[in-house]
Amino acid sequence: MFNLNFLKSRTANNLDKDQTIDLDIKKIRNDFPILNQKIYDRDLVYFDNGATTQKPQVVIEAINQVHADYNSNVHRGIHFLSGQMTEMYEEARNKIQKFLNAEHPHEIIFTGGVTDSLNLVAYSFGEAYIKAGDEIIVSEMEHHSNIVPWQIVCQQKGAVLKVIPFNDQGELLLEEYKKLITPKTKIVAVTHVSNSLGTVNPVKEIIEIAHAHQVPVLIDGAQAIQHEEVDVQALDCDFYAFSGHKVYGPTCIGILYGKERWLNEMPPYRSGGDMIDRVSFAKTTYNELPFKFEAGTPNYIGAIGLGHAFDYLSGLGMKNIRQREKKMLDYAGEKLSAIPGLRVYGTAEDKACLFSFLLDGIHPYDAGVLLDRMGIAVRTGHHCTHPLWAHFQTEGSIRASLVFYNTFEEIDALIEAILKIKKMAEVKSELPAFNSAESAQKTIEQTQQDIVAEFKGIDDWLDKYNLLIQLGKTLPAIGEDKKTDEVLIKGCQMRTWYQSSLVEGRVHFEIDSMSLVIRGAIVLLMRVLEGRTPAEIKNTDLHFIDEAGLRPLFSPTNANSLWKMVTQMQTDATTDEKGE
Ligand code: 7TS
Repeated sequence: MFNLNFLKSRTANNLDKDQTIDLDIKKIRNDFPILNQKIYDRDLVYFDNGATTQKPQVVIEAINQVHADYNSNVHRGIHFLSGQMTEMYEEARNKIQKFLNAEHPHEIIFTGGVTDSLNLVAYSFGEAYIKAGDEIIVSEMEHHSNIVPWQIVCQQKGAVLKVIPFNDQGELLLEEYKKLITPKTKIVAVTHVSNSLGTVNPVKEIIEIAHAHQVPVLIDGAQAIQHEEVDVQALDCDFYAFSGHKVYGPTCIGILYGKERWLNEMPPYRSGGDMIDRVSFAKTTYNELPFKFEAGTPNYIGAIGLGHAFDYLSGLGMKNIRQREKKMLDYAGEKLSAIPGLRVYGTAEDKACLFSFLLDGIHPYDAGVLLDRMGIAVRTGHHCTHPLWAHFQTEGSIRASLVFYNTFEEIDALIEAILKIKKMAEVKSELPAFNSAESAQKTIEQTQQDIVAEFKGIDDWLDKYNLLIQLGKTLPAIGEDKKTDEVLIKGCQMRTWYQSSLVEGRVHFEIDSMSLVIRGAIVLLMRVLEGRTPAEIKNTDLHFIDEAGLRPLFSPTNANSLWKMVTQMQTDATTDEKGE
C-alpha cells in the first residue's frame, strides 16, 4: 500500500519564516531518540555536533520507509517503483534548491559529502581553468579537505597556493586577502564557519572582493549550513558545498551548489552510468546538468533523508535556531572564560556555538577521555586543521560544538566536569616517585598481582583514571633533547616517546608521553618490565592489563600509542635476545 502522505513535510512546528520564537527544547529533544540515553550510567551530553549531528525521527523514519516500501533505482526504470523513487529523489533536490535559494534545481548536485564536493570542484574546475603559474587562494583556517585537493591541483598543474592569514582571535585578515589577489588568481576557496574556532567568516565580503577581480569563490559550508540561513543568490557565491550528516541528515550524502555557468563549462569529475548522453567507441557525449556530475547509482535514499532534514529545519525556523544557539554561545562563553587556566581558541566577533579550548596541565586526550566517562562527548585533537593549530603553535584542542538541541543544563554539566578534571590535574600526587631499582627487586608475577590489587577495589571509572593520572605524575620526564621524531610513536594524537636499551643483559626503557593517563600506564608497564632480561620480558604474559580492568580505559583507536608501545617493548626484547 503506498502512503505518499509521509513524503509531505512533517515538522516540529509550522512557523512563519520571519517570526522568531523560543524553541520548545523539551519537545524538540524528543524528536532525537539518541539524545535520551545514558552513557556509562550518566545522561548523554552530546557536544560533538561539529563532527556529526544527530538525526530527528522524521529522517530516520523516512529512510526506513523508503527502504521498506519504495526502494528502486532512479532514472533508469520504466516501472512504477522506479518512477516513484525518481520523483522523490528529484523532489529532495527541489527542497534543497529552495532551502539554499538557488536559481535552478540543476545547480544542486548530489555528492558523497562535502569532501567529495570539494574534490569535484578542485579537479573539474582545475581541469577547465587552471594552468601553470596560476594562483589559488585558500585560508589558514581551512579543513584539510579544502586544502589538500587544491595542493594536488597545484602539483599537477604547476599552480601556486596562496593563503589568507588570520589574527589571534581567529578572524581572517581581509586586507592581507586583498593583497593576495592578482591577475593570475583563478579561484578563492574558503570556509564559511571554521570547524576548529567557530569563526563565522564574512563570506559575502570575501566574495565581493574576489568578484571585483572576476575571480569565482567556493564556500565550504560544512559548519555553516546547520547554524545559518544560507542564500546562495544573496551571497552570490559560485560554489557552496556541505555534508548531509552535519545538517541532521544521513551520512555519505552531500551537496555541491554551483552556478549553472560553471557547471556547464566544467568537465565531468567521475564517469560511468547516468552521466552520459550517448556512448560509442568513437565519441561519448555527456548528460545535461545535474546528471553530468552524478555518475553511477546515486545515494537516492540519503538524498531523500536529507530533504526531510531540511523540512525539519524549516519547521523550526533557521532564525529561531540561530537565536537559541547565540544564547548558548553567550552563556557557555562567559562560564568557560571564568575558569582559571582555561584558554579558549577562537574569539571572533561573529562565531558559531563552538568552543575550542585547552586546560593548563592536562593533555586534550586526557580531558576528552575523562569527559567521556562523565557522559560528555567532545572531540579532541587537531580536527583536521593542522595549519590552523600551527598558527597557535599547539597541536589541537578540546572542542565542544553545540547545536539547538543542546541545553543550558548540559553546559553547566560541562563546566562542572571541567572543574573536576582541573582538580585531578592540579593536585600534587601523593604517590612515591617511580623508582626503577626498587621495582626490579620484586618478581614480575608479584608486581602484576600488586597492580591488580591496587585497581581491583576501584569501581568508578573516573577513580581508575584518577589513579592513572596520579601515577603518571610520578614518572620522571625524559629530557627535551631526547624527545625526537625518531623515537616518537607514530600515528597518535598524544605524543609518546619510546626508547629501550640493553645494558649488561637487562633492558632499560626511557618513555614519556604528553598524556598523564598514558604516563600512568607507562609507570605500570615499567614496574613490571623495567630492568628485566630480554627473555623475561618476551615471555611475560601481561595479564595485569585485563585483570586490573585497564584495557577498557584505553580504546584501540584513541590510545594506539600505548598498545603500539606494549608490542614494541616485547618485540624489542625479542630482538635484544637474538643479539645477545
Ligand atoms: N569542511 C569542514 C569545514 C569540516 O568541518 C569538515 C568536517 C569537512 C570539510 C569534511 O567533512 P566530511 O563530511 O566530508 O568528512 N569536520 C569535522 C570535524 O570538525 N570533526 O569531524 C569532522
